[in-house]
Amino acid sequence: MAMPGMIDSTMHMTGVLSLPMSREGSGTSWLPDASPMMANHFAAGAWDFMFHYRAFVYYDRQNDADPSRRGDDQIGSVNWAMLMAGHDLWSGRLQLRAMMSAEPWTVGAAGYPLLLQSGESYHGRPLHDRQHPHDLFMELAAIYSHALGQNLAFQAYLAPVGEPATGPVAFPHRPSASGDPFAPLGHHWQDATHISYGVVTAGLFSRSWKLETSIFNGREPDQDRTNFDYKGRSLDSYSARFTANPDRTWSLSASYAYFKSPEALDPGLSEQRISASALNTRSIWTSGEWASALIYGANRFQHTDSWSNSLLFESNLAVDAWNSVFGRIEYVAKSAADLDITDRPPEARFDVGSIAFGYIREIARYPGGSLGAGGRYAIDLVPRSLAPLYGSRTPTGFSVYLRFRPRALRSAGTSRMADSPNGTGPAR
Ligand SMILES: [Cu+2]
Repeated sequence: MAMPGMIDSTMHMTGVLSLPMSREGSGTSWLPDASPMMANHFAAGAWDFMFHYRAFVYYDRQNDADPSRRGDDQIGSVNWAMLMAGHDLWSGRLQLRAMMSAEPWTVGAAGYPLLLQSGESYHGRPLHDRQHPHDLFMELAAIYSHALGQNLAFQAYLAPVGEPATGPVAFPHRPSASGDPFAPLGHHWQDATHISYGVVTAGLFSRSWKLETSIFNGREPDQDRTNFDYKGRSLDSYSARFTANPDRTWSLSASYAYFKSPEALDPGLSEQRISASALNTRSIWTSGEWASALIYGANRFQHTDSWSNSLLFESNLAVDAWNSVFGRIEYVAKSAADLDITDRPPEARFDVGSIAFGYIREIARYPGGSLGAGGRYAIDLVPRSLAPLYGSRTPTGFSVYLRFRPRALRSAGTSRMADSPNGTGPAR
């Protein structure tokens, strides 16, 4: 049996209970074991380091950049970088993480144009048809895992900023979303809690399941994206999540969360969220890799008695080492308040959807990483009542971009780790 933090005979890095490191998602969430580890790995003394990052530099144009139809365009960059340091401690495993984003500057506080997107605020108004930037500090966390027996272990997660145990793996870390620079329209129904200012999680896990609960600060980040949002807040919200990884290719989860006063613009309101997800990653053809996610998430605010639902399916198919295609189909019930529609009651609901697809071609290698060039096209669907606002029932958006990311760490059957753009097969 491999020791924590060592590289086992199949050249997969393993942790407590010999779980492969490829299983580690955002926060304490799990990915399928078959997921590629897009990272640079190095060691210094008894410390083991993993460096993950992704950066897209885009031109984004929504609804022909026509502001009278809620469109706009922008040149910018969405990006994040994360350093993880692992060390054995008290016969368990300690991991320290720091994850940061330059989006406060490269996107700006008003966010990037994305039709029908909603969530968080800017200058006292709800952000709509734009996706807010991520905060400078996305995660600062310490995770400690310790085996309790042959097939049982506990985990504690302490994060001044981090992700409570709710929802699926956040989209920036999902292999199924690795080609898409933009956030899902259901972000605030599913996985937006990945940046919470104060999180404590405790969990039990075996090799095939994990049960965890969190207390955390439920307030969404404010528009000042470079500070720590603790003012007047405590660990006043809670969540629980169950995850099962029945084999190498699947990860299934279900969760519940209660948020006390999540929205700065409506501090009197509490919110509940339920979600369920199925993630799958598998090899395909000689050197291809196919990752998919099916995600359900629903919110219920205190003053309403019905759930507002969202459903997402996304898939990324790395055809070979150089070519990937991806797509995302979404449905979300958004309120007049979400979309800042002022001539309707704030709780009025609108069924909106989106079909997005794209292609990325790897065009160059650099040490440890790969540069790709791609494009994304989306057709959004709005009800007849919103057509005057958007100029059509099927407004569209497109973007072209460059993507920088590490190549994958993978088994090569030799004494060293090899890498390839998709993590399938040896380096070429
Ligand atoms: Cu986010």
